[in-house]
Amino acid sequence: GCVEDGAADDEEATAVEGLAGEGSGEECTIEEPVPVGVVFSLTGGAAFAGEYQREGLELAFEEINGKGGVEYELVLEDDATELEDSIAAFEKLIERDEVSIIVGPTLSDMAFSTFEDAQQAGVPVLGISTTAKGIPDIGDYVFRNSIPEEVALAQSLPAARDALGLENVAVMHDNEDEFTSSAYTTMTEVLDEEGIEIVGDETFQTADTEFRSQLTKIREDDPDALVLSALPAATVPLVQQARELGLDVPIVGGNAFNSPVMIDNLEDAAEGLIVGGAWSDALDSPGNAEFIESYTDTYDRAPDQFAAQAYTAAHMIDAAVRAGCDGNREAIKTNLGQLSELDTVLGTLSLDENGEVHHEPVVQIVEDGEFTLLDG
Ligand code: 1QQ
Repeated sequence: GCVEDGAADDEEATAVEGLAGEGSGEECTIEEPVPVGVVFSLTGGAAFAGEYQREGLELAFEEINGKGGVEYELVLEDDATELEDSIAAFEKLIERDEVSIIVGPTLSDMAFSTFEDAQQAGVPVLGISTTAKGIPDIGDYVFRNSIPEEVALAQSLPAARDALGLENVAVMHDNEDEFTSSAYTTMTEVLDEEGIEIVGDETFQTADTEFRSQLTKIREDDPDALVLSALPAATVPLVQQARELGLDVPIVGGNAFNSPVMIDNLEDAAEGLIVGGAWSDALDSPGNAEFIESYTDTYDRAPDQFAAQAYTAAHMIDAAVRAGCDGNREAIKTNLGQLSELDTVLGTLSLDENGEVHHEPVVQIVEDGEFTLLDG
């Protein structure tokens, strides 16, 4: 048949009869298990997020499989925080496992390539932590439930200004990674819009461990705060070195700061960090208390934002599959694109016609080693 919307594969050739069910909604019954591919960074630099993502996703699918009618079978791949591994994992899931949808990868840096491949193959993808600008624009098979940095920073920077009385800041960013570069651009745009002056601007690279020369320059610029776009591996030594050099200003960060692993590593140096994000344990969202309780019981540690977004992904996929009572790629793509006002632990969430997510962001500050809501 004739394929619209730019997918290369022929829909009829890939539709599996046993994945088209009967009934609808909670009464939907599908004969074969729906294969869900998963690519997370379970090892390497982004494992701080990948492990929580795996736990959140597995917990949700276990609960959903218990409801009956539709069963999901996860095929989990570790991309080891390497682009080539991520591309290979997507290829395996698309060609060999013939999954109906892929969740992940963890980093935007990989999503810009892997989502392109999934789009070409006509396989829907749901990003859950890929926050860089432009990801949903990759194509009509590309969705995310991770609010973009544009939304998080538009909330966190004004909130930080109001709470801390900021007039000027210095900016530092990793200019090698796609996510940190994208977030840096957004940071400068929001600072400009908000009339917050940038008095210093320094760069570094993903694997760097030595930041003293940039931090010394920034100390001389005497900013009210540091706005930092970095992954956790660099953030930990960078913040430690800033404090050693006597650069004691508040730090506002990007999405990677939403990690309890990073706070544990920074210990006292994490105090006062401010970050915008998608979820908080203090949120009064539908099912949040139950989610936190069952996650903590299962894994012996509290969930984080990355776990909550993974947990939400499973519920979005289940809602889309049941909406059409069809676990095939095309049906999931169509029905995911129509998700509107779904009650989730992240709050009430919708996807727009571009596959972009919409829900209320939160702004948090680290106090006494814990994330605490900051009222803007
Ligand atoms: C991205 C991110 C990372 C911080 C997720 C772990 O937001 O790569 O887009």
